[in-house]
Amino acid sequence: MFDTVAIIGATGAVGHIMRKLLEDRNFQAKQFRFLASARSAGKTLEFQGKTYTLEELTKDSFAGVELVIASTPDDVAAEFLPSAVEAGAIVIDESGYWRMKPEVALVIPEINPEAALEAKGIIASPNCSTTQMVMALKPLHDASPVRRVIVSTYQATSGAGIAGTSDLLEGSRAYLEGKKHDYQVFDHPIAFNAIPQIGSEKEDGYTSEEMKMVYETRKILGDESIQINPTCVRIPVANCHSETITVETERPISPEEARQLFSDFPGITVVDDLQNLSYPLPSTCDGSDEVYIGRIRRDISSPNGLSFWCVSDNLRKGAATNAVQIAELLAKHKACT
Ligand code: 2RA
Repeated sequence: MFDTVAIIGATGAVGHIMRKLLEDRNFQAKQFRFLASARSAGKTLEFQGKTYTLEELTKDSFAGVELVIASTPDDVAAEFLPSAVEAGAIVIDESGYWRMKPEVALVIPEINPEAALEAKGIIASPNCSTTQMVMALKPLHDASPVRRVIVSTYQATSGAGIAGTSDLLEGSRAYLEGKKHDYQVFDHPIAFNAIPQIGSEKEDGYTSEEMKMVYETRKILGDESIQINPTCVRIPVANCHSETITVETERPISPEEARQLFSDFPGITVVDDLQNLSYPLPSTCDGSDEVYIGRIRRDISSPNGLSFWCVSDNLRKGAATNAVQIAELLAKHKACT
Protein backbone atom coordinates (compact mmCIF):
# COMPACT_ATOMS: atom_id res chain seq x y z
CA MET A 1 0.00 0.00 0.00
CA PHE A 2 1.22 3.53 -0.74
CA ASP A 3 1.57 5.92 2.20
CA THR A 4 0.40 9.19 0.64
CA VAL A 5 -1.32 9.41 -2.74
CA ALA A 6 -2.02 12.84 -4.23
CA ILE A 7 -4.68 13.17 -6.90
CA ILE A 8 -4.57 16.23 -9.16
CA GLY A 9 -7.61 17.24 -11.21
CA ALA A 10 -10.18 15.07 -9.44
CA THR A 11 -13.13 17.24 -10.45
CA GLY A 12 -12.67 17.23 -14.27
CA ALA A 13 -14.45 14.84 -16.66
CA VAL A 14 -11.72 12.17 -16.36
CA GLY A 15 -10.78 13.01 -12.76
CA HIS A 16 -14.36 12.46 -11.63
CA ILE A 17 -14.41 8.94 -13.11
CA MET A 18 -10.92 8.23 -11.77
CA ARG A 19 -12.11 9.04 -8.25
CA LYS A 20 -15.13 6.77 -8.68
CA LEU A 21 -12.93 3.94 -10.01
CA LEU A 22 -10.51 4.26 -7.09
CA GLU A 23 -13.51 3.91 -4.79
CA ASP A 24 -15.21 1.07 -6.67
CA ARG A 25 -11.95 -0.88 -7.01
CA ASN A 26 -11.13 -0.19 -3.34
CA PHE A 27 -7.70 1.36 -4.00
CA GLN A 28 -6.11 1.78 -0.59
CA ALA A 29 -3.52 4.26 0.69
CA LYS A 30 -2.69 5.43 4.21
CA GLN A 31 -3.54 8.97 3.16
CA PHE A 32 -5.11 10.65 0.14
CA ARG A 33 -4.73 14.31 -0.79
CA PHE A 34 -6.60 16.17 -3.52
CA LEU A 35 -4.79 19.00 -5.31
CA ALA A 36 -6.45 21.54 -7.60
CA SER A 37 -6.06 24.98 -9.13
CA ALA A 38 -6.27 28.07 -6.90
CA ARG A 39 -9.79 28.58 -8.31
CA SER A 40 -11.03 25.23 -6.95
CA ALA A 41 -8.92 25.10 -3.76
CA GLY A 42 -11.07 25.15 -0.63
CA LYS A 43 -13.97 23.26 -2.22
CA THR A 44 -14.77 19.85 -0.77
CA LEU A 45 -15.36 16.41 -2.26
CA GLU A 46 -16.41 13.01 -0.96
CA PHE A 47 -14.08 10.05 -1.36
CA GLN A 48 -14.24 6.58 0.23
CA GLY A 49 -16.77 7.87 2.77
CA LYS A 50 -14.70 10.88 3.85
CA THR A 51 -14.88 14.59 3.05
CA TYR A 52 -11.68 16.10 1.62
CA THR A 53 -10.86 19.77 1.07
CA LEU A 54 -9.12 20.51 -2.23
CA GLU A 55 -5.63 21.93 -1.60
CA GLU A 56 -4.06 24.43 -3.97
CA LEU A 57 -1.57 22.78 -6.33
CA THR A 58 1.86 24.41 -6.01
CA LYS A 59 5.39 23.23 -6.69
CA ASP A 60 5.74 22.67 -2.93
CA SER A 61 2.70 20.39 -2.68
CA PHE A 62 4.56 17.10 -2.91
CA ALA A 63 6.62 16.67 0.30
CA GLY A 64 5.99 13.14 1.58
CA VAL A 65 3.85 12.14 -1.41
CA GLU A 66 4.69 8.67 -2.75
CA LEU A 67 2.33 8.47 -5.73
CA VAL A 68 0.69 11.21 -7.80
CA ILE A 69 -2.17 10.55 -10.22
CA ALA A 70 -2.71 13.61 -12.40
CA SER A 71 -5.47 14.46 -14.85
CA THR A 72 -4.75 18.01 -15.99
CA PRO A 73 -4.22 20.04 -19.15
CA ASP A 74 -0.77 19.78 -20.73
CA ASP A 75 0.49 23.14 -19.42
CA VAL A 76 -0.30 22.19 -15.79
CA ALA A 77 1.41 18.81 -16.21
CA ALA A 78 4.46 20.53 -17.72
CA GLU A 79 4.73 23.06 -14.92
CA PHE A 80 4.05 21.01 -11.80
CA LEU A 81 4.86 17.32 -12.37
CA PRO A 82 8.68 17.74 -12.38
CA SER A 83 8.39 19.08 -8.81
CA ALA A 84 6.58 15.89 -7.80
CA VAL A 85 9.36 13.77 -9.31
CA GLU A 86 12.02 15.92 -7.60
CA ALA A 87 10.22 15.35 -4.30
CA GLY A 88 10.57 11.60 -4.89
CA ALA A 89 7.07 10.68 -6.07
CA ILE A 90 6.11 8.31 -8.87
CA VAL A 91 3.71 10.18 -11.15
CA ILE A 92 0.95 8.75 -13.35
CA ASP A 93 0.06 11.44 -15.86
CA GLU A 94 -3.02 11.55 -18.08
CA SER A 95 -1.96 14.61 -20.04
CA GLY A 96 -0.29 14.57 -23.44
CA TYR A 97 2.71 16.63 -22.41
CA TRP A 98 5.14 13.96 -21.24
CA ARG A 99 4.14 10.91 -23.31
CA MET A 100 6.77 11.06 -26.01
CA LYS A 101 9.71 12.22 -23.84
CA PRO A 102 12.34 9.45 -24.04
CA GLU A 103 12.77 9.22 -20.26
CA VAL A 104 9.01 8.77 -19.70
CA ALA A 105 7.25 5.38 -19.76
CA LEU A 106 4.07 5.23 -21.87
CA VAL A 107 2.01 2.40 -20.46
CA ILE A 108 -1.04 0.27 -21.09
CA PRO A 109 -0.90 -2.34 -18.30
CA GLU A 110 -2.18 -5.21 -20.48
CA ILE A 111 0.60 -4.49 -22.99
CA ASN A 112 3.80 -3.15 -21.42
CA PRO A 113 3.48 -3.35 -17.61
CA GLU A 114 7.26 -3.78 -17.28
CA ALA A 115 7.74 -0.20 -18.52
CA ALA A 116 5.72 1.07 -15.53
CA LEU A 117 7.67 -1.06 -13.07
CA GLU A 118 11.02 0.13 -14.45
CA ALA A 119 9.97 3.81 -14.56
CA LYS A 120 11.72 6.24 -12.24
CA GLY A 121 9.65 9.41 -12.56
CA ILE A 122 6.65 9.98 -14.81
CA ILE A 123 4.52 7.19 -16.23
CA ALA A 124 2.23 8.55 -18.95
CA SER A 125 -1.13 7.12 -19.95
CA PRO A 126 -1.68 7.23 -23.74
CA ASN A 127 -4.21 9.31 -25.63
CA CYS A 128 -7.67 7.72 -25.70
CA SER A 129 -7.81 7.13 -29.45
CA THR A 130 -4.40 5.41 -29.28
CA THR A 131 -5.21 3.21 -26.30
CA GLN A 132 -8.16 1.34 -27.79
CA MET A 133 -6.36 0.86 -31.12
CA VAL A 134 -3.17 -0.47 -29.51
CA MET A 135 -5.21 -2.80 -27.30
CA ALA A 136 -6.62 -4.27 -30.53
CA LEU A 137 -3.28 -4.35 -32.35
CA LYS A 138 -1.30 -6.07 -29.59
CA PRO A 139 -2.72 -9.62 -29.88
CA LEU A 140 -2.41 -9.43 -33.68
CA HIS A 141 1.15 -8.06 -33.45
CA ASP A 142 2.14 -10.93 -31.13
CA ALA A 143 0.75 -13.47 -33.62
CA SER A 144 2.29 -11.81 -36.69
CA PRO A 145 4.02 -8.41 -36.71
CA VAL A 146 1.79 -5.52 -37.76
CA ARG A 147 3.27 -3.77 -40.80
CA ARG A 148 0.64 -1.16 -41.69
CA VAL A 149 -2.51 0.30 -40.14
CA ILE A 150 -5.18 2.49 -41.70
CA VAL A 151 -7.47 3.89 -39.02
CA SER A 152 -10.37 6.33 -39.01
CA THR A 153 -11.79 7.52 -35.72
CA TYR A 154 -15.29 8.63 -34.82
CA GLN A 155 -14.60 10.49 -31.59
CA ALA A 156 -17.11 11.46 -28.93
CA THR A 157 -17.50 15.00 -27.63
CA SER A 158 -16.53 13.94 -24.08
CA GLY A 159 -12.94 13.73 -25.41
CA ALA A 160 -13.03 17.52 -25.44
CA GLY A 161 -13.98 17.62 -21.75
CA ILE A 162 -17.14 18.65 -19.94
CA ALA A 163 -17.49 21.69 -22.22
CA GLY A 164 -17.41 19.39 -25.28
CA THR A 165 -20.43 17.45 -24.09
CA SER A 166 -22.21 20.66 -23.14
CA ASP A 167 -21.55 21.93 -26.70
CA LEU A 168 -23.18 18.78 -28.11
CA LEU A 169 -26.24 18.99 -25.88
CA GLU A 170 -26.77 22.74 -26.07
CA GLY A 171 -25.89 22.86 -29.78
CA SER A 172 -28.38 20.06 -30.59
CA ARG A 173 -31.12 21.76 -28.58
CA ALA A 174 -30.47 25.08 -30.34
CA TYR A 175 -30.40 23.36 -33.76
CA LEU A 176 -33.76 21.67 -33.15
CA GLU A 177 -35.24 24.97 -31.98
CA GLY A 178 -33.83 26.74 -35.04
CA LYS A 179 -31.57 28.90 -32.87
CA LYS A 180 -27.87 29.77 -33.10
CA HIS A 181 -25.45 28.29 -30.54
CA ASP A 182 -22.07 29.77 -29.70
CA TYR A 183 -19.83 26.72 -29.49
CA GLN A 184 -17.29 26.84 -26.65
CA VAL A 185 -14.77 24.23 -27.73
CA PHE A 186 -15.53 23.22 -31.32
CA ASP A 187 -14.61 25.42 -34.29
CA HIS A 188 -17.69 24.21 -36.22
CA PRO A 189 -21.15 23.13 -35.10
CA ILE A 190 -20.91 19.59 -33.74
CA ALA A 191 -24.68 19.02 -33.63
CA PHE A 192 -25.81 17.00 -36.70
CA ASN A 193 -22.31 17.29 -38.15
CA ALA A 194 -18.87 15.59 -38.43
CA ILE A 195 -15.64 17.57 -38.01
CA PRO A 196 -12.52 16.08 -39.68
CA GLN A 197 -10.06 17.86 -37.42
CA ILE A 198 -9.09 17.03 -33.85
CA GLY A 199 -6.13 19.01 -32.56
CA SER A 200 -3.83 21.37 -34.40
CA GLU A 201 -2.17 21.06 -37.80
CA LYS A 202 1.08 19.06 -37.81
CA GLU A 203 3.31 17.63 -40.56
CA ASP A 204 2.02 16.61 -44.01
CA GLY A 205 -1.51 17.89 -43.34
CA TYR A 206 -2.11 15.52 -40.40
CA THR A 207 -3.39 16.78 -37.03
CA SER A 208 -1.86 16.48 -33.56
CA GLU A 209 -4.49 13.87 -32.59
CA GLU A 210 -3.59 11.81 -35.67
CA MET A 211 0.16 12.01 -35.07
CA LYS A 212 -0.36 10.92 -31.45
CA MET A 213 -1.82 7.69 -32.84
CA VAL A 214 1.33 7.18 -34.92
CA TYR A 215 4.05 8.01 -32.40
CA GLU A 216 2.38 6.64 -29.25
CA THR A 217 1.55 3.31 -30.92
CA ARG A 218 5.16 2.77 -31.99
CA LYS A 219 6.42 3.65 -28.50
CA ILE A 220 4.00 1.34 -26.65
CA LEU A 221 4.58 -1.61 -28.99
CA GLY A 222 8.33 -0.89 -29.11
CA ASP A 223 8.34 -1.07 -32.91
CA GLU A 224 9.29 2.03 -34.91
CA SER A 225 8.68 0.24 -38.20
CA ILE A 226 4.85 0.14 -37.97
CA GLN A 227 3.29 2.38 -40.64
CA ILE A 228 0.07 4.10 -39.57
CA ASN A 229 -2.28 6.33 -41.57
CA PRO A 230 -4.88 7.91 -39.24
CA THR A 231 -7.85 10.22 -39.85
CA CYS A 232 -9.49 11.57 -36.69
CA VAL A 233 -13.05 12.85 -36.84
CA ARG A 234 -15.27 14.34 -34.14
CA ILE A 235 -18.87 13.14 -34.33
CA PRO A 236 -22.01 14.07 -32.40
CA VAL A 237 -21.86 11.17 -29.93
CA ALA A 238 -21.57 12.11 -26.25
CA ASN A 239 -19.25 9.32 -25.07
CA CYS A 240 -17.18 6.38 -26.43
CA HIS A 241 -14.79 6.65 -29.34
CA SER A 242 -15.28 4.31 -32.32
CA GLU A 243 -12.60 3.36 -34.86
CA THR A 244 -12.47 1.50 -38.17
CA ILE A 245 -9.12 -0.25 -38.28
CA THR A 246 -7.49 -2.06 -41.20
CA VAL A 247 -4.28 -3.91 -40.38
CA GLU A 248 -1.70 -5.57 -42.58
CA THR A 249 0.35 -8.21 -40.82
CA GLU A 250 3.49 -10.05 -41.92
CA ARG A 251 1.48 -13.22 -42.56
CA PRO A 252 -2.27 -13.22 -43.14
CA ILE A 253 -4.44 -13.50 -39.99
CA SER A 254 -7.86 -14.93 -40.81
CA PRO A 255 -10.99 -13.42 -39.23
CA GLU A 256 -11.44 -16.67 -37.27
CA GLU A 257 -7.91 -16.51 -35.86
CA ALA A 258 -8.31 -12.80 -35.10
CA ARG A 259 -11.59 -13.44 -33.28
CA GLN A 260 -9.81 -16.01 -31.09
CA LEU A 261 -6.79 -13.74 -30.50
CA PHE A 262 -9.02 -10.83 -29.49
CA SER A 263 -11.21 -13.04 -27.26
CA ASP A 264 -8.17 -14.42 -25.43
CA PHE A 265 -6.69 -10.97 -24.73
CA PRO A 266 -7.42 -9.38 -21.32
CA GLY A 267 -9.52 -6.23 -21.58
CA ILE A 268 -11.02 -7.03 -25.00
CA THR A 269 -14.60 -8.20 -25.57
CA VAL A 270 -15.65 -9.44 -29.01
CA VAL A 271 -19.20 -8.60 -30.12
CA ASP A 272 -19.37 -9.83 -33.69
CA ASP A 273 -22.52 -11.28 -35.20
CA LEU A 274 -23.52 -9.24 -38.22
CA GLN A 275 -26.43 -11.56 -39.10
CA ASN A 276 -28.03 -10.79 -35.77
CA LEU A 277 -27.17 -7.08 -35.96
CA SER A 278 -24.67 -7.51 -33.15
CA TYR A 279 -21.57 -5.30 -32.99
CA PRO A 280 -20.23 -2.77 -30.49
CA LEU A 281 -22.02 0.57 -30.29
CA PRO A 282 -21.08 3.69 -28.30
CA SER A 283 -24.45 3.42 -26.56
CA THR A 284 -23.77 -0.13 -25.33
CA CYS A 285 -20.08 0.35 -24.45
CA ASP A 286 -20.64 3.52 -22.39
CA GLY A 287 -19.52 3.03 -18.77
CA SER A 288 -17.48 -0.12 -19.47
CA ASP A 289 -13.75 -0.59 -18.89
CA GLU A 290 -13.37 -2.98 -21.85
CA VAL A 291 -12.31 -2.42 -25.46
CA TYR A 292 -14.99 -3.87 -27.78
CA ILE A 293 -14.32 -5.31 -31.24
CA GLY A 294 -16.73 -6.39 -33.95
CA ARG A 295 -17.23 -6.48 -37.75
CA ILE A 296 -14.09 -8.64 -37.98
CA ARG A 297 -13.51 -9.47 -41.64
CA ARG A 298 -10.76 -9.93 -44.16
CA ASP A 299 -9.59 -6.90 -46.08
CA ILE A 300 -10.79 -7.67 -49.60
CA SER A 301 -8.20 -5.26 -51.01
CA SER A 302 -5.09 -6.90 -49.51
CA PRO A 303 -4.09 -10.57 -48.97
CA ASN A 304 -2.50 -9.81 -45.59
CA GLY A 305 -5.20 -7.39 -44.45
CA LEU A 306 -7.82 -7.58 -41.72
CA SER A 307 -10.54 -5.02 -40.99
CA PHE A 308 -12.60 -4.49 -37.86
CA TRP A 309 -14.57 -1.98 -35.78
CA CYS A 310 -13.46 -0.99 -32.29
CA VAL A 311 -15.38 0.95 -29.62
CA SER A 312 -14.28 1.94 -26.13
CA ASP A 313 -15.29 4.38 -23.41
CA ASN A 314 -12.71 7.11 -23.98
CA LEU A 315 -13.07 8.47 -20.44
CA ARG A 316 -12.55 5.00 -18.92
CA LYS A 317 -10.06 2.67 -20.68
CA GLY A 318 -9.05 5.65 -22.80
CA ALA A 319 -8.10 7.65 -19.70
CA ALA A 320 -9.22 7.04 -16.08
CA THR A 321 -9.29 3.22 -16.06
CA ASN A 322 -5.87 2.97 -17.65
CA ALA A 323 -4.40 5.34 -15.04
CA VAL A 324 -6.03 3.45 -12.17
CA GLN A 325 -4.82 0.13 -13.60
CA ILE A 326 -1.26 1.54 -13.62
CA ALA A 327 -1.70 2.62 -9.99
CA GLU A 328 -2.95 -0.88 -9.08
CA LEU A 329 -0.01 -2.45 -10.90
CA LEU A 330 2.46 -0.29 -8.93
CA ALA A 331 0.67 -1.01 -5.65
CA LYS A 332 0.72 -4.77 -6.29
CA HIS A 333 4.41 -4.65 -7.20
CA LYS A 334 5.16 -2.61 -4.06
CA ALA A 335 3.36 -5.21 -1.93
CA CYS A 336 5.57 -7.96 -3.42
CA THR A 337 8.94 -6.21 -2.96
C1 2RA B 1 -10.14 13.94 -27.82
N1 2RA B 1 -8.31 12.39 -27.70
O1 2RA B 1 -10.96 13.04 -28.00
C2 2RA B 1 -8.80 13.64 -27.27
C3 2RA B 1 -8.82 13.73 -25.77
N2 2RA B 1 -7.57 13.41 -25.22
O2 2RA B 1 -10.34 15.11 -28.06
